[in-house]
Amino acid sequence: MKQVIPKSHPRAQSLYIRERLVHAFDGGLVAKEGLMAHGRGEAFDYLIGERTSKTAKNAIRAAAFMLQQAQNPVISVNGNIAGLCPKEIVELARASGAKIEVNLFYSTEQRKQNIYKTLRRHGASEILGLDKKNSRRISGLDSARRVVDKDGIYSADVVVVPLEDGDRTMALKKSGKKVITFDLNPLSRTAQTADITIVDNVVRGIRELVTQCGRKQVKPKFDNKKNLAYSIIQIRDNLTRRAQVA
Ligand code: PTJ
Repeated sequence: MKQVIPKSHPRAQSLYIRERLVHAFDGGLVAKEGLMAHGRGEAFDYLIGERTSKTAKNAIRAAAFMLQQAQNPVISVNGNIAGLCPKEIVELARASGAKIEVNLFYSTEQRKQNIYKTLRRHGASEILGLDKKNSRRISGLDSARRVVDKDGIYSADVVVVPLEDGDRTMALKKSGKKVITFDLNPLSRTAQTADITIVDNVVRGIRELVTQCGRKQVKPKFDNKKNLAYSIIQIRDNLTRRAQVA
C-alpha cells in the first residue's frame, strides 16, 4: 500500500486506519456500506480522544474473563474487521481458544472467499461460515446474518461481534448467547444490548484483548450499563475541555 500520510500528522493513526480500510475495500473485502460505517466510527473515535480509555480497558478485562470461561466461543468476522485486523483476529482466536466464523450483513460469495483467503494468509487454520452443508438459521432475524455455522455461532455460548448491527445482537441474546462487541458508538443498539461493550477502535482494542486473554483473569465486577454511562461522560468531558481551549 502506498503511504502518503506524514508520521507527524496529529491524526496519523486515524488516517492510517482509514487507508487500511480503503485498501481492503479495493481488495474486495469491505462492502461499500462498510466505508460509511467506518466514517461513523471515525467520528466517535475523535470524540473519545482516539485512545483506549480506562473504561474500555475494564470492558476488555471482563471480555477476556468471559472468553476464558466459555465452552464454545466464536469470533464473528465481517468485511470491516477482516480488512482492519486480520492478523489480530487469528491471534485472538489462538489466545482465547475461539473459533473464527465469517458472517456478513451484505453477503456475497466472492467477498466471503476474499475474507477466507486473507484470514488463511494470516495463519487461520479453521474458518467457519463458508460450508453450506453446515448452515443453520438463527430465529428472529431477516438479514443474511441469520445464516450461521452449526459448529460455530449456532452452538456458541459466547460470540465476539465487532462492528455489529443491533438486530443480530438482539437475536443472539434471545437465543441465550453472551455477546461481546467492539463499538465506538456507546449509544448504538448493539452497544446497549451486548453483555460487554468495548467502546474503542477495534484496531487498538483487539490487541489489548489478545494480551489480556493471555493472562489469568479474576472474575471482574463489571456492569455494562455503568461502563457505557462512563464512556458517554468521557465524551462529554472531552467536548467540554475542547470547547474551553477554543
Ligand atoms: O461486511 P458486512 O457485509 O458484514 O457489513 C459490515 C458493516 C460494518 C457494514 C455492517 O455491520 C454495518 O452496517 O454496521 P453498522 O450498523 O453501520 O454499525 C457499525 C458500528 O460500528 C457503528 O456503531 C460504528 O460507530 C462502529 N464502528 C465503525 N468503525 C469502527 C467501529 N467500532 C469500532 N471500531 C471501528 N474501527
